[in-house]
Amino acid sequence: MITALNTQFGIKGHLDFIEDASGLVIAKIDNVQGSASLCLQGAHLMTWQPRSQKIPVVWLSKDAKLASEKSIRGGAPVCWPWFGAHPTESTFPGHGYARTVAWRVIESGIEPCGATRLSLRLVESNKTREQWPHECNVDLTVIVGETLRMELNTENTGDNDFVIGEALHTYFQIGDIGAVSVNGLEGCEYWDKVGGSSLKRQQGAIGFSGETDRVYINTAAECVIHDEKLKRRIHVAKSGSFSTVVWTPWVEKANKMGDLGQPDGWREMLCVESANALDNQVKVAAGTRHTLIVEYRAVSF
Ligand code: TA6
Repeated sequence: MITALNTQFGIKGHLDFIEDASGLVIAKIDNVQGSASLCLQGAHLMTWQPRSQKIPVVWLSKDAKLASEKSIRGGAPVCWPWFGAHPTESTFPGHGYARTVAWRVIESGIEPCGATRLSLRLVESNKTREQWPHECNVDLTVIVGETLRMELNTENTGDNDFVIGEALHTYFQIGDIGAVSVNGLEGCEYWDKVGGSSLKRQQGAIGFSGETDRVYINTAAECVIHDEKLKRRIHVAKSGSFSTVVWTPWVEKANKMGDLGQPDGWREMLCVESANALDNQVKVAAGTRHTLIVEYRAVSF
């Protein structure tokens, strides 16, 4: 499989495929502008570091485990076709099944700017159809360079409309959770999921002093993570997304989760997720397509 993948889609000086000790296949992207790694299972981008940054921009837990049909802690998990718990089936996986099933490479190439492009398609199976009986194509395209662009495309190839929830649930590497703020969501309404679920409105920039788990709704705004310790700003631009999720587990939840890198790996990550969740779920009419796009850029100051 690896030989066939490298023959068909490998690009010298840009892209090659390797098999991890877990047996999972990893795409290694390395070009003059930056490097990244992506696990074909879940089309799960795990790492990204532009050449201009001494420290990765996308965070991967030191305790991240690669295993068949298991989610990976960190990177940019693809949450699809629902976000959070399934609305009716408690036995269905949180954040959908897309991040733990097989995806196959459908295209690779070099962008005119020199960035590396890789596209994958979710592989449907009896198991996925049990949870999602709609005919559709789900593709993820990543473009890796000095910026990171990801396009999550849902094409409804069936005769019936359907509604999806989705997110690129990206973990960003920060210096310390106590030295960052997030701008761009001032004045937005959000569902505060800590201690229940209540609708609130954001006043000013977001700072962090405890577990924070918020779904900002009806916002297409670009967010900026201002990192006073690493002296950089991470720009999170998006289109086709009307929710933004901001999450840090803080110490208690991090210890319960146990895979964020002990003792305090959680202090060096922050999720700013571009989504369509809760009030912003998306109806994809029969015969149409919907695309969620993010573009990340890190700027030192
Ligand atoms: O996006 C925030 C969130 O929904 C949190 O509530 C927390 O559960 C996080 O996702 C991680 O979820 P996971 O299923 O990856 O452990």
